[in-house]
Amino acid sequence: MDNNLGFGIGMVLVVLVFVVSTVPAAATEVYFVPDPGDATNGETFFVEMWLDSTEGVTAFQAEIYFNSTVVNITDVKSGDYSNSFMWSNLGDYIRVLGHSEDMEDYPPGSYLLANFTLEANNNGASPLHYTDWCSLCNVSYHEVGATWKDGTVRIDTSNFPPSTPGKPSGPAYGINGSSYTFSTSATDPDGDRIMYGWDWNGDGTVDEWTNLMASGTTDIRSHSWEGGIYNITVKAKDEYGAESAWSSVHMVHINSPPSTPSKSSGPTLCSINKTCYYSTSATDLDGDRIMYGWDWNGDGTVDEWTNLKTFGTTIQAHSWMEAGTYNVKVKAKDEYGEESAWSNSLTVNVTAPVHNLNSGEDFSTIQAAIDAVNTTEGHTITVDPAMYNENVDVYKSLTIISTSGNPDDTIVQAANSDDHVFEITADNVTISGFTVKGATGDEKAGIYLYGANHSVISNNNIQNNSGYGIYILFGNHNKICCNEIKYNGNYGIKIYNGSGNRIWWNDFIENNLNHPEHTSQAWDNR
Ligand SMILES: [Ca+2]
Ligand SMILES: [Ca+2]
Ligand SMILES: [Ca+2]
Ligand SMILES: [Ca+2]
Repeated sequence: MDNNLGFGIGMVLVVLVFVVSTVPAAATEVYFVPDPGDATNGETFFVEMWLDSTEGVTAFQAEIYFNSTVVNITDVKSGDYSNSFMWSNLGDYIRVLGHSEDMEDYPPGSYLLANFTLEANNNGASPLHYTDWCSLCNVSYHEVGATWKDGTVRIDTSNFPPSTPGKPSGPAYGINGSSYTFSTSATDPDGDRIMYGWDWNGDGTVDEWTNLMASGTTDIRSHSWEGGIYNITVKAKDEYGAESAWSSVHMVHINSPPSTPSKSSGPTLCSINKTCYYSTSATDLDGDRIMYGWDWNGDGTVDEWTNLKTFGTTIQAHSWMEAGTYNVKVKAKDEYGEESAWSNSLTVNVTAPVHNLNSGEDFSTIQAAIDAVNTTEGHTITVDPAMYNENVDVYKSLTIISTSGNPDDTIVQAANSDDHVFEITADNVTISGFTVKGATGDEKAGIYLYGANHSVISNNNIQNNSGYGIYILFGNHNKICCNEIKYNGNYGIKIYNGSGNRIWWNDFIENNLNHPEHTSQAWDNR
């Protein structure tokens, strides 16, 4: 670069200033971009010097003063006036000049004059101040009237980070997959805009940065999780990258409801007032304890909650008070109150096979029918075909008959084998149409009449009792007709201290002893 060329043009322009000093200022302007220019200490940055001209310009030269304790200009690149471009740094200012190719005017327009490289030395502000060493000129070396605008550069290292955001505010409990809202806020001591960085899982890594917002803005943000316990924390960062510390931790427990219990398993046929057992099973993803809620009548309302228990299979007893068809469903609820869906339904038919024809009441057992308050002397009880495990005490004068009249399908078996199957202690009782078996205790009978008179035992199959098929003790004028009495371990029929009993048309098959000979009774055996 030829320094002499620049000073030569400068001297020509100085001479011309006096010649054309009366030319009025035009709307031609020289200015700096950016203005102000901002940087942090130690940073290198760039400032451009621009010309907006309203008339032709051939050349320029300028002195740009700066505060050298704040900033230094270390390099200058030419812009559009690149011919014979040169510059020099003179400590507190630079001189820079250039001219167009072929020394011709560039037409009115916008031109980049030069591009400065600056280094930031210290905090503070420095003007970029033009002094009138020389100026713009056109091809005629006329001074071009122009406005020079000073610029400013600011160097600032004193950026403070935002305050630590407040502990996130929001719910402490939620359920799997639902969205929950949390809020926090922080301020920047410099008034800078800030963004919030949310760590939703407490691993110390921001999972979600917000956009920049004004200092002090409360951020309201939603998140959802899968089941578990999560620590939420948040930090703030200003627009220059300075970060706060992490906030205090807010803990949220995200719970999963138990799984839908399995369709309950158990008998699909149950008698009224009888205890039937049903099982189901559910799990809880979180390992929580759960309770089971049983809906025994399918109306969608839990009738019975179990206690809290470790998840897995549970067995529940139930008895129904009325005959009918019931849809049994079950749901599970964990210890935090989250409920599963309903299981599929199990359909249970609840029957009442024993009927009092007089009172109209239905029962699950013969004994229940006898015991009923409304069952009184002279009533007739019918028993539907089934197997009944009972030891029946007949202490009212009742007619008890199988509905079918067929002993093969209506069977009464001793529940307690060391007791009589039927024990009759009332007069005028009828037992008819049953298979009666299973009294295997010593001296026990299929049908035992004790002090019972005028009763009728007919059309029964009385078998496999270890003691007696029929045993009458202190009983008179009873009628024992048309029974099949077999495989009993002692007597088929034994009568002791009774008289006037009529016994006819019974079949005795392979009893140890069929019957003693009593002259006080009327026998007509087959
Ligand atoms: Ca700041
Ligand atoms: Ca995280
Ligand atoms: Ca749970
Ligand atoms: Ca219910």
